[in-house]
Amino acid sequence: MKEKILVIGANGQIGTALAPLLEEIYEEGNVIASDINNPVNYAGVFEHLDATKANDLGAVIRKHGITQIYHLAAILSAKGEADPVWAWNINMQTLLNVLEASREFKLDKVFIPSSIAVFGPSSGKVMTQQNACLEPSTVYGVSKVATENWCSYYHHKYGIDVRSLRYPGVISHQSMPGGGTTDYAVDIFHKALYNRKYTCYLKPDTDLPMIYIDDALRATTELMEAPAEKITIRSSYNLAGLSFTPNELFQSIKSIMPSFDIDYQPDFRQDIADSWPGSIDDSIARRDWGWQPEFDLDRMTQDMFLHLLKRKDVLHQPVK
Ligand code: AKB
Repeated sequence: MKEKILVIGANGQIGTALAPLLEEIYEEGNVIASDINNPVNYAGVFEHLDATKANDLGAVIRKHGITQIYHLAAILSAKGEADPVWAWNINMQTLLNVLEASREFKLDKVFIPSSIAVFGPSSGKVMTQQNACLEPSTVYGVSKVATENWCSYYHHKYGIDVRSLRYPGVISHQSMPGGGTTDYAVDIFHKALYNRKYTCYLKPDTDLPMIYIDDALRATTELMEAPAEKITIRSSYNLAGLSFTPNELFQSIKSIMPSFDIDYQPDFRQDIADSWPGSIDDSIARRDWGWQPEFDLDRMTQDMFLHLLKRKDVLHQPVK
């Protein structure tokens, strides 16, 4: 049977890059991108979908004969803190609708991401382990700990083939991230190109786990393509790409753009970043399905500039 893939939250940072890649893998017409907002630039099949509405989700699944879902919609760490109950409700309602739909429509596979935000001050800072204590300090982290437990529950109780990664901060050129604590590491590239100056909301020595978009996408497709018997973690896999501080990223950008300048004005996001690990132990992902990141800091910086410089819309619009 042909796979029919539904991407929920396709306009977000990961969805914008993942939907076209899935089209390459599964062929155009077999990937249905969906989001609560209409896309600015998407040539493939698109459905307007509010995933908090179970009936609307069911209708899209029925209409297209969906066999797999990538559920990427979520309110992230920084934005969630402005209205925790709202963030919890959106993250939980969409999750439960997707899991229930997976059961009702007997979907083949479901991808539901988690995040390094599941970790908190008690998890350990360096090479944080898969089974570290999960006591997050943000509502986003709390919702992702619950997400992981729900995924595991649906797998063990109903046999749903649900797979998940704890994404680090994702650095991408395809779109701007929205509402995360790690967003600075994308914003800095746009400001470098447009303003030659960046004011960072984290302190210069704040080490955080990050991953370049190419590695993040490859991790996602490799996990989803792995044989089910290889998947030993049904909550969510630790995933590492690289770790760096704002100062290290600044130095890497400055090596390409010597006139670039930075200053630091830490805000509430500093507390969130301080509660997260600086690096992640992803040895179980490496063992189970052969995970291996490829991008280091300088290669990532070069690739970001290469892509952003091709995009006139980025260069000719002021970045707010
Ligand atoms: C955030 O900063 O909230 C996200 C994440 C680490 O999941 N990028």
